[in-house]
Amino acid sequence: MTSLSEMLKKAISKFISSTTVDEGAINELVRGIQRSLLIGDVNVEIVQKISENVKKRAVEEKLPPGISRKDQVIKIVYEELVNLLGEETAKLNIPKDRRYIIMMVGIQGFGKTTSVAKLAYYLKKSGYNVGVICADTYRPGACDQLEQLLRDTKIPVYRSDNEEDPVKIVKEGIVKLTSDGVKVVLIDTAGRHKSQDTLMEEVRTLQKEINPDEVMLVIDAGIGQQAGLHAKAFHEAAPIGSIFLTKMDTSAKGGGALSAIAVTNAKIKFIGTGEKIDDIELFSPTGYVGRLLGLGDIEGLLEKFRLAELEMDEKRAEAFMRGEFTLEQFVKQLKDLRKAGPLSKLISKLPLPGVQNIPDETLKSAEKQIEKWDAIICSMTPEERMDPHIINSSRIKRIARGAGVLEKDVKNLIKQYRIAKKFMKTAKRLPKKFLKTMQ
Ligand SMILES: Nc1nc2c(ncn2[C@@H]2O[C@H](COP(=O)(O)OP(=O)(O)OP(=O)(O)O)[C@@H](O)[C@H]2O)c(=O)[nH]1
Ligand SMILES: [Mg+2]
Repeated sequence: MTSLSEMLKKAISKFISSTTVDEGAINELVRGIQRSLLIGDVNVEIVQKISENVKKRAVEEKLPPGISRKDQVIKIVYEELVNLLGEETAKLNIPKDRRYIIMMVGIQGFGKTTSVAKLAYYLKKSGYNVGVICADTYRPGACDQLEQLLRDTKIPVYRSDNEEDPVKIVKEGIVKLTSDGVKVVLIDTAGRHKSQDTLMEEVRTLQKEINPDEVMLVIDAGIGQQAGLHAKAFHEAAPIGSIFLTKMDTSAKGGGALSAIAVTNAKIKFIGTGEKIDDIELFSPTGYVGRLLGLGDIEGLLEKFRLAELEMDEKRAEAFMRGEFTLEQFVKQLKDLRKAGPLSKLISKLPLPGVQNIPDETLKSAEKQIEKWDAIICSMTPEERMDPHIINSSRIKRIARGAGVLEKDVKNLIKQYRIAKKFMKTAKRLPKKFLKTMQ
């Protein structure tokens, strides 16, 4: 692993072994993370943002039952780093039942030929019928290199040593490979041009003439945050469908390259993690960050959180059903419910007497009210939120003005809150099973 990883691991293990988790310990952890990310060539602004988020969340987020503060901080760091790379694991998205052409492009020495071989082998192992075309007419021995890499795989390599025009080679290659039953065709192109301009020109011509299903840009992770600009420049020559980021095993700047590409919205599909043919991975931000932090059991930690949070929700829902809730909790619960779907649909499912008789109109207007109520709650003092009894007419006036609503809206919220509380208290205790369905 890279030194970014080593530094991050050091910062994390220091934090884990600290005796208390106070502001000092959190600040030190954040400083360690900052240093590591900067050495990993992550953009300074991004580093600043992550540091702020970690500090803020570590102070603000409630500790779920049974979870230690340390675990919580680690989880926050993990989530912020994953967030930096976009959460989704890359998808292969290559059909098995029709011909699919992938053209690999990129600058000299970035790892195209190696990555073509890796990808071909990866796809073959995943059940695809793969063939490869060597369209590099610049680099002496380019086709031998490809054949050598694929020697033990039985993957066919098409080459045409007397032809100079890559477009012709590719066209002939596609015909030949397809007639042999190949479905996925990978094209290795040349990177050894006089300048980036002539390289782009060739990419543009190939794109136009061949019209591949996917153009995959190969980038060396060693260029760090430059990778973002690079991806953009190539995208202008030919729409880039995906990115293969190589040399993640040897480059200290892999983190910077990944994060810079992530902000361009380009999709990193694969990473190269060594020189051998099976040193290839479908890119997963969660997997990458987990390894970066050296957290062996990040999944276990996340699961612990999910369970604790579920328990917290369940407790809250039970209290709610017993009529034990403050005005603020009342509005929050309604908002949470609404996130799960239209209020009317949810309420109609309640196994409560009389629920079916609540007029639709009431429910619809309740939905509209929730946003208003949220604003009203915001303009209340903490005491008022805890105990609405103290809200007299002058307070109502102030709250209404602060929330930009009418006084009758404030009165209405308090009234609805009282009705809901009474309703819940008198309703029969709900079976646990139902409470689960509410989450
Ligand atoms: N450690 C490591 N080395 C890699 C990786 N990918 C490629 N390489 C090495 O990088 C060097 C250049 O790789 P090539 O595949 O020849 O690069 P290319 O882009 O085809 O180069 P041109 O054909 O000259 O444009 C080789 O020594 C590869 O072994 C990787 O993921 N990790
Ligand atoms: Mg090559």
